[in-house]
Amino acid sequence: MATGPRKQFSRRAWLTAASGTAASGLVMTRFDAVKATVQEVPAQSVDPTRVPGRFVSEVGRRAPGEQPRRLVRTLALSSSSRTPLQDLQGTITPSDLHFERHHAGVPDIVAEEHELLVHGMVERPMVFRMSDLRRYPQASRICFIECSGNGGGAYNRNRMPTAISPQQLDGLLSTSEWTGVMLSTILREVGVRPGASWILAEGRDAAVMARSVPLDKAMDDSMLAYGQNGEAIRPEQGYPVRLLLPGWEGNAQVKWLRRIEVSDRPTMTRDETSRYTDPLKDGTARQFSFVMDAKSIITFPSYPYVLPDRGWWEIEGLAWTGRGRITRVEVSTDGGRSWADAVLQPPILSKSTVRFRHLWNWDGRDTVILSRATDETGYVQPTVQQLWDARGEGTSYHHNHQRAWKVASDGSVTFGLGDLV
Ligand SMILES: Nc1nc2c(c(=O)[nH]1)N[C@H]1C(S)=C(S)[C@@H](COP(=O)(O)O)O[C@H]1N2
Ligand SMILES: [Mo]
Repeated sequence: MATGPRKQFSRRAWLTAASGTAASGLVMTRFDAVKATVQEVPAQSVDPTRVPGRFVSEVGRRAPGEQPRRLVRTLALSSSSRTPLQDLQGTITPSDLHFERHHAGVPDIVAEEHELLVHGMVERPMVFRMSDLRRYPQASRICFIECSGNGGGAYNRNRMPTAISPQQLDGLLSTSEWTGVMLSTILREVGVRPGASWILAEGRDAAVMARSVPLDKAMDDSMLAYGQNGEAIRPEQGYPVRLLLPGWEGNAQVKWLRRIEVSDRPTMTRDETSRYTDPLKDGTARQFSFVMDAKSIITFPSYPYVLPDRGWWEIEGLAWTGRGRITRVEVSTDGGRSWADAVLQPPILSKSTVRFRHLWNWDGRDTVILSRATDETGYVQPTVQQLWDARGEGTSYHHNHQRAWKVASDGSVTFGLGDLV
């Protein structure tokens, strides 16, 4: 984090926030800690009731003191950017803060010229332009997309981090309202032939990302998404159209989609053989682990916040599962000895992120806080030890183990999993 919060720490802002709330006798909110820790609060120079305000504009902008940023990483052709989970509210990720993962950059595609070919084991192979896709019945749904490599930064026993934020650890996760046409509608239009059981989805980027998806999923809730949070899908998210597979690993949700081939077997592409498989302890590997298992993370308090005072604080975070709805999130404020049910903040949508909250009266002593999620199948988010036992330590994807934060008596918060194992 080059321009990380630590660097912007303002002692003046800290004192203002801490004394301001204490004097007014209010419960401190996470915003007091955010302001105290992260941001230089711009000074109020004029009384806004004494001068006319700004006029209207065609496109709005963020308040100067609220400038959340993605965290960008580029490695040769491969790049990613991470959503600032600790800076956001509710569950929807503003589109310009949606995480990105590109294997060979973002292609510039002219929507009017883009074509999607649907062929293979079908009655009528067809080419769809965007104007064609828009004539079919439209659907919208809110769901998360998560890269299966998310959270890998806290899995290796010998490299357990302490100074890592929710964004750095789990920022390859975002939630949007997606709009488009159900893939089942298009597959009915071309007529899937008997015996077909898989599709291949292929992207029109320099990576030519290609993944096989079982036909059941394609016919169930998969979507050809051309809208994101009320506007056209962003170039970074796959403009003009991407495959959306609610609850499944991000990689299979092919962006800049140009081809769907219906077949009776998986194609065994580069991206599902050399990568996106999970090596197991016994030397074999698990392939096609599509569904993202239940997971949660406390986003406040978390590194790099500093709690200005003991007393009442509201712990909050996000929980999600690719298997349906989150039914329960428990929070422990004593290192996992006892657990309490957190409040789930509506809406609680299937295959979407849910915000949870838990009021905590911090006595000012060193402690460890953590969360664990349960989904509607009864699956409980495992400990890292349980994941190591089941999968070994050499796996690069699907790290959904419980996350913990160490709160020190000086109010500083660091990632604390190392102490639990
Ligand atoms: N065509 C294409 N599709 C792609 C990728 C890509 O590089 N090319 N990256 C995949 C990966 S690894 C992930 S995690 C998701 C990320 O989606 P996002 O960038 O919209 O967040 O897109 C997937 N679809
Ligand atoms: Mo990914």
